[in-house]
Amino acid sequence: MKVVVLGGDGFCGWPSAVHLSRAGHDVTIVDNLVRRRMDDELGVQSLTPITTLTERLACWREQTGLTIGFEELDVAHEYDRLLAVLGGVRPDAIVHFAEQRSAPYSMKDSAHKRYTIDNNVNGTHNVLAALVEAHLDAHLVHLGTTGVYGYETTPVDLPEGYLEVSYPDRSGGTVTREILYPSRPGSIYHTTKSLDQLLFQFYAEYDDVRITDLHQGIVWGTQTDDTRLDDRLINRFDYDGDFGTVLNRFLMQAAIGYPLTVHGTGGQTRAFINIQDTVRCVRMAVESGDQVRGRPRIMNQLAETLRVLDLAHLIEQKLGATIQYVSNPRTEAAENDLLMRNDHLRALGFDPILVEEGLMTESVEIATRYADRCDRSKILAQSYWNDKRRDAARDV
Ligand code: NAD
Ligand code: USQ
Repeated sequence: MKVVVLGGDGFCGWPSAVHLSRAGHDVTIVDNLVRRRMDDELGVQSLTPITTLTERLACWREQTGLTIGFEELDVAHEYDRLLAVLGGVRPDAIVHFAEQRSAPYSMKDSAHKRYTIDNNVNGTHNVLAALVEAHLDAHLVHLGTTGVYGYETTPVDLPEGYLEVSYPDRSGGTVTREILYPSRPGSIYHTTKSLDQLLFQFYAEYDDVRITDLHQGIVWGTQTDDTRLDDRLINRFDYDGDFGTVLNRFLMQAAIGYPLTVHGTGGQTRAFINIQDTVRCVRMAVESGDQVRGRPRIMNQLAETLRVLDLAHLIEQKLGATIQYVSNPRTEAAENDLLMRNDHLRALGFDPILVEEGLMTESVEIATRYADRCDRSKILAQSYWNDKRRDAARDV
């Protein structure tokens, strides 16, 4: 298949692009490299020394004989160029990773809120509009988030995107229908993913665009079989307070002897998936595109749900780390339970890696190897959801 990977230079996008290439697909990456400029803005670099995308692609060709195309363009603001690329390549599938993906970054201040809304919502809409204008029947696979459901404790295992509701009709009977599961986003970033869902619903209904929305949990781990082939293919590892996600942060902190930064009580339960499973699930979604017609197919992309404090205790036990409770910079429930179905991907053959099994070695090795690249002053999260949170942090 011809596959365009939007955001193919990022943490999930790069290993997915090479995985699809190795699986025999003809891959073109589209990326404006904004994530690398954000590193400069934040004054922090990936813990792993990532090479330029040009070097990555040359190395991939050298190692495998496979060519991946690259178009440097801004999906959110260069519509005509996007249209020309899609019209030229005429892909069978498009994988859309090209969004600002950090909740803390999206909550820093109004400039970052506005950037995130503009980049993510506009980008997704441009892709959909371009698909229609170019008369393409390409299957759009979007990386969404399990965060669209919100994090309140529910008495049910969260379904995959849709909820069956019944309510009384005018004549005293009952109407039953499936609706998008009500969104309850907890950051501006998560709000953009909720808005994306409405755009998908609209374009699937009015223009028959074939869409799979992968509601993905927090990704942990770094390398895949493909990115391990050569140091120049190494994947990025974010550890800073804005882009570092909790499990990779804890593993890196344990490796360099920094106390694990548990926010609040650590009672938050979240969904998790290893990066090696991310790339497999993305491929399974792409390759099963012929099953998608009508309303968007929503698949929960997670291996398991885990409580932040339990993760911290596990790492404390296995790696001898210490725990430091820090005032939570976010506004989120102090505790929540979370269970979620993932039947769709399991039916496609997903056999998830669990944290307990695959946990320690890879990320700890990476973190130990590149420990001298870590800037400890960038570890603590410093993006506050509001002024009250900022004041509370000052008082600690
Ligand atoms: P990332 O920031 O590492 O990568 C995103 C890539 O998209 C970057 O290379 C960036 O330069 C590019 N990009 C952003 N805006 C663009 C634009 N307007 N035009 C062109 N390119 C643009 O993020 P990631 O961790 O790889 O996440 C990828 C996707 O997966 C995101 O949509 C994110 O919401 C989703 N996701 C990530 C995680 C996670 O834990 N990392 C979990 C669930 C969902
Ligand atoms: N947390 C800590 N200590 C830390 C960092 C985080 O206790 O040092 C806590 C946070 O307060 C939060 C939880 O861990 O309760 C998860 O935070 P995170 O930064 O790991 O994940 P999140 O902000 O939810 O975002 C990440 C990705 C995002 C993706 C999302 C999936 O950055 O792109 O959509 O995970 S989900 O969590 O399902 O919404």
